[in-house]
Amino acid sequence: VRKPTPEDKFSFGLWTVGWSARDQFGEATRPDLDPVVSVHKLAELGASFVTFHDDDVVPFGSSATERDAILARFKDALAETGIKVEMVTTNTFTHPMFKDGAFTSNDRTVRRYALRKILRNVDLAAELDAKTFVMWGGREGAEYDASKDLYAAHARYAEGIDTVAGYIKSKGYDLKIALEPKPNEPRGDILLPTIGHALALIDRLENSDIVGLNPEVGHEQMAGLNYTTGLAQALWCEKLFHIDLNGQRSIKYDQDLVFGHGDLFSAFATVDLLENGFPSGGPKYTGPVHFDYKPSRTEGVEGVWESAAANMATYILLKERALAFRADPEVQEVLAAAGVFDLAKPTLDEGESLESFLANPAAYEDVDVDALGAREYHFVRLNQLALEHAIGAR
Ligand code: GLT
Ligand code: MN
Ligand code: MN
Ligand code: MN
Repeated sequence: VRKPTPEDKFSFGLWTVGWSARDQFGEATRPDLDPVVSVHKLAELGASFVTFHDDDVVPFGSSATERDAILARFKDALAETGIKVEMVTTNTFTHPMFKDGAFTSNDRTVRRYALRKILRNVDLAAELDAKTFVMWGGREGAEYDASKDLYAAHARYAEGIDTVAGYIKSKGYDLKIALEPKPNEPRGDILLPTIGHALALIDRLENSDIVGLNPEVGHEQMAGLNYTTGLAQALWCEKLFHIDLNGQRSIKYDQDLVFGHGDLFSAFATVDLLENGFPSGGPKYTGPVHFDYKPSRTEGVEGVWESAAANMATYILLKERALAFRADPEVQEVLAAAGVFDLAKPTLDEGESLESFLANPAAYEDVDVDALGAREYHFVRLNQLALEHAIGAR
């Protein structure tokens, strides 16, 4: 596998490699990593960016002077390595005060505290020249339906997001918000469980122009959904601001495996969309390729860096395979035979009135419906070609 280059725009959350593997059932299996060490190590491996929660770099409860010293040391590591910060996010889920959520906690004092914590972090994001501000509302939800006024919860969620977006605008920051959906875990049910739910909420915001999405592979797949289809709708809405790539094997707890280590063929389709775009054109994702995975608990520190490298290697390989897939003349032929390119043609002619359409026998009365029913699409042949390219057999 070739080495990652800056053109690959690979990016890692510091909380990914930095996870010490403490879980619900067991203690940490690895030591805590110094973020400065992670920055150096990720740079060596070929990443170009890091992302982080406020508390990943500056431990919660640090004094103002401690914070300044920690951030100064962190900025030195960035300068030494050339690593940039492309995204910043806020931890509104670890501290016990957030046990019933942040923007949607039943406790107003918690909501106001969360807003302050987030606004402070927006300033840091702008200072570090990050372009995206992710909001993963992991604790925004409930276990029990009666425990929350779900109408008010959506109103408070929207209020919180709009307030942050309004603040970004008032400061003139070159920063956009990306909401990250997830169906459940840690809450029994999380608000904005899928890409579609989040898009619908964004649509009703006052500052919706700077609010989009950060969809994660595993989070959609936990809901049994197709990640690539979700990315496509976000792109169609021009709301795909950021991505979290990882791996998930079916509907179960959030696995955060290495990208491609879950549903590999789905990962191929995702890379095909990200790198090649839609078959007949349309908006394309051009942002950083961000990995949000967890090195499995069985891994030691060596395994952490092996798994970080694995994410990038898998992406590079799938990218090569996806480019070969689209460049294959046989694939192009079958795409055409399958009617894939025909879908880009509007159903009504340009300028065609509904009146003339309704009076046109070629659109209805004269149609050979049996012939349409018997039409071949060759989708299976197309899928087999995709598979053969994906596994490098072509
Ligand atoms: C947390 C979550 C991730 C989110 C991070 C951003 S935090 O690790 O599991 O999916 O992307 O807040
Ligand atoms: Mn996840
Ligand atoms: Mn996660
Ligand atoms: Mn994520």
